[in-house]
Amino acid sequence: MNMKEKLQEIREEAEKRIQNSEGLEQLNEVRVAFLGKKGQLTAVLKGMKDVAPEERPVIGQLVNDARVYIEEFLEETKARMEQILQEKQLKEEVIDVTLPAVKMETGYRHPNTIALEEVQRIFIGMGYEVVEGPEIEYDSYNFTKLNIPEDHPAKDEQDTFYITKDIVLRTQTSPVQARVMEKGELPIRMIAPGRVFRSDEVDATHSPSFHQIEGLVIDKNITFADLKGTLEEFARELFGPETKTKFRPHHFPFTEPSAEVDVSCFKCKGSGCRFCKGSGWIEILGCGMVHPHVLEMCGVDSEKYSGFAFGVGLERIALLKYEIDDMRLLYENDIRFLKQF
Ligand code: 2NM
Repeated sequence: MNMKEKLQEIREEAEKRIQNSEGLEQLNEVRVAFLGKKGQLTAVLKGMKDVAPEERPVIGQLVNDARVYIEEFLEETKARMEQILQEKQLKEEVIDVTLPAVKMETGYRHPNTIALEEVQRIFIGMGYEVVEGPEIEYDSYNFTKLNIPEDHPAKDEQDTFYITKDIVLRTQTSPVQARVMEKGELPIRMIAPGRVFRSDEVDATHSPSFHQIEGLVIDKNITFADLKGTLEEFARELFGPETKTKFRPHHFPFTEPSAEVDVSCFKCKGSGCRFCKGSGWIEILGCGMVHPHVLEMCGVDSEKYSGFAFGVGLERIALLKYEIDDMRLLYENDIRFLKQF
């Protein structure tokens, strides 16, 4: 067989194998078998040394023609295969954009969070700053500077979690106020929300860890009238414009005079129901004029300045506002409970 016939045979064989290829992989095998380093056309080129020199250019041209022919045939076939594959894929992978989406369960704000944000909104509206401080406090900030004496029952290990002799888990957020007063930037209008700790047994109205929001105003000429006006407005904002307040004399070591504040029952409007236990009134906070001892111990001149302070329990507000009858529900994080608010 001469070179010409040999090349014709190679072309035809390549053609047949390309047509019979069943996929891109087989097609590539054909490419290697004919055009590769050890392929049939390469073998022919290697045989050129046996060809008469005057015939070499002609044969060389023929080998090249065969190469181009096979390459083009491979390329065409490859393009066709790829197109068929893509059409098949497009037909199989249908996306129905009209299908309803999978609904994602969203989270819910905790009743404590809702109540906190509500209280903050009210006081921020009256020009108060929100200040936070450490949950682990020095005994001096938690007790001494607040005029709570060494022998006060609140200091008992029965009531307070001691870390060391001098360091406690804060039992109120007033140490934050003591720290702000000490900084000496007057006047002060602030609330201090946060977690507090008391060694209580868990029941429907008690927990060893709960939250308080304490407020403090210090300026020249602050009187009990300012305290009353502020807390009356707070009560109306929180429980509705019809809400009445009652200030009952009380005692706190850090304020003098001190009072507890009741609001008219927002449920029965004062006629008596299970919420107010028939009295028509609900106790919501404690307050008073900051004791001159506290001002002095925190570096505030009590001859020039006076102020009032108050404290509300966040859980108490949340339980009342959302008519929850057991505080433990607030800490269980049962989604069926939490999604109701
Ligand atoms: C209350 C009741 C009365 C109070 C006092 C202070 C401070 F730091 F200024 F002395 N902060 N909060 C206070 C006063 C808290 O909670 C029932």
